[in-house]
Amino acid sequence: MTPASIPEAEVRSVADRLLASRDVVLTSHVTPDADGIGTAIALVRALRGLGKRARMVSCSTAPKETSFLWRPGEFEVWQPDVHAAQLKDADTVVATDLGGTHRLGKMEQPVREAPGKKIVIDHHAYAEPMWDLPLVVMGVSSSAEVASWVLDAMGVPLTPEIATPLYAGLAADSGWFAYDATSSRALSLAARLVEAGARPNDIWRELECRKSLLKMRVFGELLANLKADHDGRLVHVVIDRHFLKKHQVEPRDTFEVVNHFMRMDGVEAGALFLQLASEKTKVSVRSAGRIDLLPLAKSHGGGGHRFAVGFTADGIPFDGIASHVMPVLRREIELLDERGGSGVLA
Ligand SMILES: [Mn+2]
Repeated sequence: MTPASIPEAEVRSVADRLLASRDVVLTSHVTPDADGIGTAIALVRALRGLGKRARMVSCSTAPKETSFLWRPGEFEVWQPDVHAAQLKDADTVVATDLGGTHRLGKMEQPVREAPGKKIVIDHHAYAEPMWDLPLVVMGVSSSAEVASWVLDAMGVPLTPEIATPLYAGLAADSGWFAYDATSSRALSLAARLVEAGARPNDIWRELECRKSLLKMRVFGELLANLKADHDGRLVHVVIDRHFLKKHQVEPRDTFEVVNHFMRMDGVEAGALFLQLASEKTKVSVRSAGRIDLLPLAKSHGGGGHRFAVGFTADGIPFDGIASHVMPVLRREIELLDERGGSGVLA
């Protein structure tokens, strides 16, 4: 696909602000992923290389497979008694890959109240008035790609320590260079990062090949529980608290199944319903590229990308949430058929 154009003026403003800063706190979304962490850690290293104070403070713990992305002292989990003062002292706060201010979790209010300039570097769809310098470009592979423009504008050379977390974000968020936003520019960046010392096979093994036997078995059971209708064009899976308890797994251990919906021949959309509390459900939906999911996500206060969205349904009994969402997806498939199947990619 043709990549979204680089907003040079915004990139310059963010780069200049970072160059002028002395003390930067970086953060990302709840349960940060390789893109959120990789982007923030690359910036931490770049800023420290320029003699500035910088560290990532995450509002929640990170998945264990991302732990190779930082060294001690670069990444910390939010503790109010330690980090509230750091946020007050920072002249700049940077959120990476955020996808909406509410995704700051426990850090939302402290970040809102922080006196420093607030930057967001992202590729998700949202409009947030609280950010002084928003650098949000939809249709780009990853927040890591967006951050690479900032690093270039800052004149920061790509060292192995910077290239590795950036490559992790780029590769993971592009589905290992397969999703819709995998542009020639994303691939060129990957080549530069490898030349700078990122090791694709090592990074893939760290992120994708460290699953426990338990997790593989849970994953198998989730696939076995996949429900399909419309001749397999629509799939969904329901994970309740009983399932999590029975298998002794965390909600985050089950989430990956969404990435496999689109592997099925003929599938148009897939949804995951993951119970967090009696009336609180995490909903993740994926589209094969013909159904735009953002309207559905926005109607529930969520967001994401056109073909990959998420939201938390609060105040709806878990038993009822699928009956809120699935009819919308069924209707989208019927509309596709009425239009002759061309969908949004036409
Ligand atoms: Mn991302």
